[in-house]
Amino acid sequence: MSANGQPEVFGFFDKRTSSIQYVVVDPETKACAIVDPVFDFDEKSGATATRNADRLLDFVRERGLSVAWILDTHPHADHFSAARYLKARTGAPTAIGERVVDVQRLWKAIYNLPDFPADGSQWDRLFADGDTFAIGNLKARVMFSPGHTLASVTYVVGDAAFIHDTMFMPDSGTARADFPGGSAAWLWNSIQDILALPDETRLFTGHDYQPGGREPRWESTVAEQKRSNTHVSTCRTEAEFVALREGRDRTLPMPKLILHALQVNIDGGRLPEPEANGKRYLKFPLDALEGAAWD
Ligand SMILES: N[C@@H](CCC(=O)N[C@@H](CS)C(=O)NCC(=O)O)C(=O)O
Ligand SMILES: [Fe+2]
Repeated sequence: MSANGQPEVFGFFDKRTSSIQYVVVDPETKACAIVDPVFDFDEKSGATATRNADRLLDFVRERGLSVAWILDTHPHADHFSAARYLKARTGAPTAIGERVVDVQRLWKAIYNLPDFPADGSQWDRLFADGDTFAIGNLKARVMFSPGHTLASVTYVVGDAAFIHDTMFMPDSGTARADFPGGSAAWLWNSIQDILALPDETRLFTGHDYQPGGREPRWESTVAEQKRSNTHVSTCRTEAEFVALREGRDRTLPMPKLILHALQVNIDGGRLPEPEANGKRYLKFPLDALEGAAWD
């Protein structure tokens, strides 16, 4: 779908992490932004791969697009970001919300990384709330939408909004808000900001967990979410939503890659430097995320 001055949006579903990665295209200039690219990792073997990111690069090449931005909506807790890899391959600048520094500070303490620079210098640009930027002739705007994480942002590009882990598809409700620095109350307020966009705004979500085993889906509208989001349309007040969200969060085990992913993602998607033997190693705190449900 594309109309004058509006982006063409292509979603790429990663079945292993139920993530949706986006290529957001200005049809006039063929400039594009890549949103939330996945760098593949298999925790059982420790293997990494670039299948998802290379699929995005193939798409960009086949369509003759030029990558203007590599964007993350938040530091992901369930997969590695491919931002660093894609920057190396395309030269495009990377960006994320400026409150990522608070997330860095939080996880720097959890991982005990005294020398880690928690200053956001790992990205080319840190967006403040309300910042605008261009994708070719398209104007993009940054809306802070904390709750799932402290640093979460929504990118509004023309009539499209990349709402990541705030609301999922209407039949699967909302994202969890129980990671370090998360807040169900903030999530509720961020969702209200998204629902204040025009009813016909196309909303693109960050994950689809395929309730009932249906086919993956990732596009809805503000009107659809208002009408039928299972967590939002059923709650009249912030307090009702917080009770629902926190109740559900108490039942959810941590994402299986949270401790793998955050140490890479607070570093802008950079893998740890190889040690003297040429191999890279991850670091895991024990008993750092107390109170989480077990499988
Ligand atoms: N089972 C998945 C869960 C991932 C997860 O917790 N995803 C977050 C978004 S990063 C979420 O909001 N999940 C909502 C839910 O599982 O209901 C995993 O282990 O990776
Ligand atoms: Fe997330």
